[in-house]
Formats: sequence, C-alpha cells, structure tokens
Amino acid sequence: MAAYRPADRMVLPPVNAEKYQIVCHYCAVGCGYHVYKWPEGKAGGLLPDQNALGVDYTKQIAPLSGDWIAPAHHTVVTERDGQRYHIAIVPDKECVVNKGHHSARGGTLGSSLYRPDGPTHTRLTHPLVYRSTKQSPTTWDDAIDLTARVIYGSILRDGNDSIFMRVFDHGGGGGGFENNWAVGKFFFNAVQTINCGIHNRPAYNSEVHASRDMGVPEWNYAYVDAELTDTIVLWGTNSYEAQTNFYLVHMLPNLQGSTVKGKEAARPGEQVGPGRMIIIDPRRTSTVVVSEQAGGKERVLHLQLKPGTDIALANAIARVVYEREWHDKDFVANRVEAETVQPFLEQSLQIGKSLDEVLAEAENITGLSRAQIEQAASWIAETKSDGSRPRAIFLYEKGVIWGLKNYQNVGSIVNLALLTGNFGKPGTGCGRLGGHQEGYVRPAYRGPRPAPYIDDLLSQGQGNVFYVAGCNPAITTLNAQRMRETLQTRGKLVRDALDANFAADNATKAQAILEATRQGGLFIIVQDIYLTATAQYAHVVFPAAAWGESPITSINGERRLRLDEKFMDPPGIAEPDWKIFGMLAQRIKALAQADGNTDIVQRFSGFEWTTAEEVFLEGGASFADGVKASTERYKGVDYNFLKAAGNNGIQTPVTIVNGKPQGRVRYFENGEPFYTESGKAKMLPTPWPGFPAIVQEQINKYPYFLTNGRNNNWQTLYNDMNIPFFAERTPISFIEISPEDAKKEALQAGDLVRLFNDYGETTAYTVISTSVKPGMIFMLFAHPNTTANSLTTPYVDPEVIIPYYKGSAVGLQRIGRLADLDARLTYQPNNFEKVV
Ligand SMILES: Nc1nc2c(c(=O)[nH]1)N[C@H]1C(S)=C(S)[C@@H](COP(=O)(O)OP(=O)(O)OC[C@H]3O[C@@H](n4cnc5c(=O)[nH]c(N)nc54)[C@H](O)[C@@H]3O)O[C@H]1N2
Ligand SMILES: Nc1nc2c(c(=O)[nH]1)N[C@H]1C(S)=C(S)[C@@H](COP(=O)(O)OP(=O)(O)OC[C@H]3O[C@@H](n4cnc5c(=O)[nH]c(N)nc54)[C@H](O)[C@@H]3O)O[C@H]1N2
Ligand SMILES: [Mo]
Repeated sequence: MAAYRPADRMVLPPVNAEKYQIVCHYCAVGCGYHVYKWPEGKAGGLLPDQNALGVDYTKQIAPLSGDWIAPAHHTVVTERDGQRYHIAIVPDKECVVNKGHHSARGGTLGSSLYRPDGPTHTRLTHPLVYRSTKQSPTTWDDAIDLTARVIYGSILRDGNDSIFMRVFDHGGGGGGFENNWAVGKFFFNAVQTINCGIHNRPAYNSEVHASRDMGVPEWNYAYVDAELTDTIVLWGTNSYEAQTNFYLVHMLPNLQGSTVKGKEAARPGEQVGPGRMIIIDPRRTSTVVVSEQAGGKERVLHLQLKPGTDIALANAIARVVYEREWHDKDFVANRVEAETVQPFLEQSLQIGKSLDEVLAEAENITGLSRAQIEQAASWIAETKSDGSRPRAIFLYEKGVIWGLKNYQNVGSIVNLALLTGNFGKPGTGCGRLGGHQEGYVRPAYRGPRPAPYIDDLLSQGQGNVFYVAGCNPAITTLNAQRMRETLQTRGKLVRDALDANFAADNATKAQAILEATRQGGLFIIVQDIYLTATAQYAHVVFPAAAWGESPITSINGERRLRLDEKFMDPPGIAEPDWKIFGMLAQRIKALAQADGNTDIVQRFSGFEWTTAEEVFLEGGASFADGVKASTERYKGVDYNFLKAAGNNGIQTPVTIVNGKPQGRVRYFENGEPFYTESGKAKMLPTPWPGFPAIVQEQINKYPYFLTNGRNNNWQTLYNDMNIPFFAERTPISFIEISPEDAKKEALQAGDLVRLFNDYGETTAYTVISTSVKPGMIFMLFAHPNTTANSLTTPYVDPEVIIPYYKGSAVGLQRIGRLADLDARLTYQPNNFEKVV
C-alpha cells in the first residue's frame, strides 16, 4: 500500500502573514509564486477578510486557480532562533509566466523546504572533513583552513591548472547571478585554472556554440511568441514534462485557437487561425499524446525519427522549402552573409542532387516518409492563400543539444529558421527551451576552444584537487561509472594519507594530501545542500544555503529577470555559495600574505562581500556597455528595482533609457543586427555525419538502442527523494520498452532488469510503453541509485566537447521482482496510452 497520505486539511495564512515574491528554482520556465509565512499556532479564517489570500474558502476552490493551497505547498520550518513558522508557497495568478498554474515540481516547493523534524532533515548542516575513516562535522574555520592550504599548496607546487572544478553556471537553485559571479571570480581571476567543467558537461563551453557562431543568441524569443505563431516546432524536447507551464499556459492555447485574437492584433492584415505543432522526437512522449488530445490530431505532426538523425531531417525539410521557393528570399538576401549561403546549399541541402535523391536518402536515414517531411516543410513555410508567409518558432532542447553531434544538430535548426526568415517578428524565434534558469555573469574563462575534456584528464590521473559545487557528476556525467571509479580510487589515496596523519594539524595534513597527489591521489571538495552521490567521495563537504535561504536573481527562458527573496534561515550553519567562495579566497589570501606572496595575495583579493546584493551589483557592473549587449546584461538594476518589478520582473538585456532600466521582448526587431562582425547571420554547412565509432561499436554489440531523459520529477531527485509524493512514485529508475520487445524478453511490467554494455551496468524496473519503438529503450536518466549514465559512452562532439548523452546501446537481463514496488506502483506508462 502507498505510504504517502496527503493531509486532508490545511492551516490558512492569516491576514498579517509575511508575504514574499519568489520564482520556482527548478526549470528554465521560472513560474512566479508567493511565499506566505506565519508563526506556528496562528491561523487565518475561511472568509476573504480572514486570510492572506483574500479568498472565500467556504466555497470549493478550483485546482491551479492560484487560490488553492495544497498539502504539498505547505510545511512548518524551524528558524535558527528556534521559532517555528508555517510556510505556504502558492502560485502567483498575476505572474504572466504561469498565471496561477504550477507543475509537479513547483507544487511541491513547500514540502521541499528544510525541516529538522521531517524527511528534509538530511540537508547538510555543517562542513564535513574526512577524519579518522569518516566524514565528520566541523567548524567553517577548520574546513576552510584545510581546503585553503591544499589549494594554495597545489597552485604553488604544480600550477593553477592542477585545480579542477565542476560547478553550476545556471540560474535558479544552486546558481543565480550572485553565486555565478563568485564562482567565476574565484576560479578564473584567483585560481586561474583552465581545467573547468560545467554542472552538466565535462568542459567549459557553450551548449549552443553553433547558434552563437551564426550570430544568433539562443534566448531570442518570448513566451508570447508561442501564442502568436502559426507553427510551434518542438525539436528534441518533451515540453509537457520538462517545460510544463510554458507548454500548458502558452503553447496549448494556441493549438486550441484561444490566442487568435492576440494574433490578429500582433499581425494585422495576415490570415491567422489556430496554431499547429510539429514534434520531433524518437519517442511518442506525453507531449505528443497531450498535444493530440488537446489540439486535435490534425494540428499535431509527430516526426518519430530514428534517434540521431536530426541533421538529415532538418536538411531535408530545408531542401523541400528551398525547392518549392517557400523560403524568405528577402530575409536571406538582406540579413544573411551571402558567402555562407552557397556552402549551406551545397552541403546541407545537397543542391547538386535531385530532390528525389535527397528525399530518398533522408527517408532511409531518418525512417520517416517523404510525405511527413513535405508536410513539415509545408506547415513551417508554405505561403498562405492570402500570399502571407506563415510564422514558425523553433524550440529545441536536450534531444538536440545532447544529440548525435551538438554543433551541426543546433546549426541545422538555426539554418532552417534563417532560411524561413523566422526572426524579429511576433510569433517567431529559434532557441533553447532551457534547462535550469540562467544567471551567467563571470570574468572571461582563460582556456582554449575546444576546452579540455576534464573527465578524461581526471581519469588519466591529472589534477590534484577536484572542486565540485552544486552538481553531481557521479551520476550525471557521461560514462559516470568511470567518474565514480576515478573518485573512488584516486580519492582513496588521499583518505589513506589523512588516516595515516590523524594526529597532525591542518598544515601537516595539507602536506600529506599534497604528497598523496604526487602518487595519483585526488583531493575532492563538494559544495552542495545534500550529501550527494558525489559528496560521498569527498574529503571536504561544504554545506550551502539553498533557494529561499539567501536572495538570488536569475532570468528565465524569455530572459525575465527576477529576485527570489530570502524567507527562511539555512539549516545548521550552512552559508550561501558566494560566501563560501569568499571565505576560501580570504583564507588563501591570508596564507599568501604570511608567505609574502604578493601575486597570490592580489589574485585572491576582493572577496570580502557581506551581502548578496553586493555580489549581484559587482557582477552586473562587469557587463560592458554598448549595443552588442549580452543576453543577460542587467547593469543598472538593483534589488529595490527587482522587488518593485515583482514576479514579472524585466526582460534582459537591460538598457538604461532616461535613467530607467528598460527590457525587451524579443531580439532582431526593427532590423537589429545579428551578433557577428558583419551584423548579418551566418548559415552553417551541416552534412549528416553518421554515428561516431565509439557509439556505433555499442550499437553493433548490444541489441537495444538506449536513450534517456526526464519525467515529471526533478532529474537527480535531490529534494524529491525527501518528498513522499515523488519518492514513492520513483523509488528507483525505470525503463520504457515496447510491448513487442517486452514479449520477446518475457518481461512483465514491474520486472527488475539489469542493463549493461562496455561502459557499465545499472538496474531499473520495467514500464511497457508505446512511447518507444521496438529496438529502443528509454531510461530515466539521473536517479541517484540507478543512473543511466553508467551506460553512456565517453563520446563527445570533438569540435565543442559536448556529450552525446542521448545515444548508447545496452544488453538486458531480467533479474526478478521487488515486492515492495509491486505493492505501490501501477507501472503505467507516462504517455497514458493503454498497452494491450
Ligand atoms: N544521460 C544523460 N545525462 C545527462 C543529461 C541527460 O539528458 N542524459 N542531462 C544533463 C543535464 S542537461 C543536466 S542539467 C545534468 C543534471 O545535473 P545537475 O545540474 O547536477 O542536476 P540537478 O538535479 O539540478 O542538481 C543540482 C545539484 O545542486 C544541489 N543544489 C541545489 N541547490 C543548491 C545550492 O543552492 N547550492 C549548492 N552548492 N548546491 C545546490 C543539489 O543538491 C544537486 O546535487 O545532467 C546532465 N546529464
Ligand atoms: N520535470 C522536469 N523538468 C525539467 C527537468 C527535470 O529534471 N524534470 N530538467 C530541466 C533541465 S536541466 C533540462 S536540460 C531540460 C531538458 O528538457 P528536455 O530536453 O525537454 O528533456 P529530455 O527528457 O532530456 O529530452 C527531450 C527528448 O529528447 C528525445 N530524444 C532523444 N534522442 C533524440 C534524438 O536523437 N533526436 C531528437 N529529436 N530527440 C531525441 C527524448 O526522447 C526526450 O523525449 O528540462 C528541464 N526541465
Ligand atoms: Mo540541464
């Protein structure tokens, strides 16, 4: 039987409850919420003048109305002074992003908060240092001192690049402009290493180098554009689950025709009607099923291509558009660098071959029919009967970014958007849907492009120190079994050194650690809010303050900059990330001062921040003035301004007009130049490269193609494992397998299977689903106990060092059944289709 029983009654916030503005910290969409906080023992009443929401609770309240407070929205916290408060986190009806809606993640923000008397008591409360065979709680001074001595000693002996890092660079929880500026200043200005990774990839780079090289910043559209467009192209994304309220609140209404009035106003004189959607995904996802049900099958085209064949598909669609002369000739002539067009026509569109030849080849590569490819071209670009051009918005995410070849994957979609002139007008754009929110502000990275592939280097024994903050490479990096082996074996040498020197002081211990690094040891520091799978290998663990425990600012997928206020204390003695880097820098500076090392003193100066806003403003000031402003530029904005701007914030980049900050809705309007030297966009030659040898070898050897991704919970489930609603639903990872293959393998829904290949093994339970075709398995990717990354290969796009996370191959063996799962789970597929 299920153990989770939601409460059947709620304490309401009284009229005088404290109220804060906040944005959900999980995904890029960034829905607005209000936090209500009031002392335990107090309660509001049912009548509108008796509660803080001003709602009449004597009547039935509709879910997702913004007036409803569910048990999962609520918790009771204990502050550092011992006072206890109710907290309810309720979606904001006035926020234009979510209009009162919440996703499964946002709907559980309340229950994710730290409470010493609930499941989230597992939050880190104190720094931990490896001492006498285990990680032991200690003071900040002690943990910082040991860490500072090792980093300082390593820089002196082996140079800046002996320090490796893998740290968040995003907005939302575990990020924001404040913490990113601190990270950048620490690693790029002070440590000055080039051996850096980002939370979700093993090198310091962009997920969309191609788009930027083409002059197209990836955050160029606004959510309203999905309401105003004729055709929404969702490429390699499962938006219903991964960008839920952008999809539900802005995309679906367009398919259902309820945004037609807005279209008439924004696009005067054009023929408009309900929108359509093209979904390009090798799986029949919940997004496909929900779109078909809500918008009608005739408005949805699902191109269920063979995985890894996106480039061939994009090229073929573009070829049809070009052949039919549906492309935007004026746009291409005026806004694209002429010399980049011919190589695109030759290599991407293969104009040297006949259309029939090209389409036959594309059918063969993608597994789609010519009719489907032609229909996609027509929905994107066929001139309407009144002679007007249709508008399309191209939205892509991890099926493309972590696809077969990142650079050309992204480039081939941007090509299509350029060819069809879909920039700079309401209802157009081409960019990422997003992962976390954004919040990038840093001094320049010093390394080359392509940047070093740090997982490779670490596994080869390079580096003395590995600093991991706000991410979990033991489960989320590619070929993660190799990462865990590296952390295990190299980490042990340092543990042995510490065990051998238990009686010594920090200075001696630091020497012993540095000595161990000569023999291949690796000193591991993890800064997180939980004792993650990676933190279990750490010699030092720093406890960070989470969202809501210190102010942070971020932008969402339409560049909406907002302030998340602090509304509660961090657990124990945890501190915000920026402050931890500040403490560490100040300690290294003091060590260098004692040595008279003026170079290091100077590098580690300027970290004496006392408030989050100070860090925010310092980062903001680093944005250069001028027209070619970065997407994130917020110079001129402070916390007071953001408080007043509320949950709708301001859309970056910010410019100051008559002394007032001004944002913008979308890019490239009114002839705004593209971000190249010429001001014109570049097209990119994007021939389909075929499968890389490393991956092909697995495909040849193992029977099932393995892809992976998300569902309704939050990837590494760091909070979710403490929220019964999620933890009970996904106690371990699952696979989706087709009914045909399940039959072949004699698998029943719920069977525990072992998956394996040349890179590792893991387990999962079985869901039988029509989402995948025979020969393919989908796996939830980042469950802390059973990660799909034990099965991904070390392959990265060599041009940009971006992983091909989405493609591997596996063998499968049935292990048996788990009785406790049988008692609780239905094993129904996510796409709600009944399997017969
Ligand atoms: N196979 C496969 N692998 C993938 C992907 C895939 O699609 N397939 N996707 C990749 C992508 S896009 C991503 S984003 C990654 C996911 O990897 P991560 O970005 O690492 O995942 P998150 O779950 O967001 O984890 C954030 C970590 O930050 C911690 N945290 C939260 N708040 C704070 C804070 O305020 N301070 C600090 N210091 N820590 C905090 C959490 O406890 C958690 O450990 O996985 C990547 N790996
Ligand atoms: N609920 C929830 N929402 C999230 C997150 C979460 O963990 N949970 N994480 C956030 C983060 S950090 C990120 S990066 C985003 C990711 O958001 P998405 O990219 O939308 O999510 P994924 O599930 O990783 O992958 C999307 C789809 O790519 C498909 N795919 C696999 N291979 C291919 C291919 O070769 N071609 C194409 N065209 N498609 C392919 C998969 O079948 C999958 O349905 O989600 C964000 N939102
Ligand atoms: Mo992500």
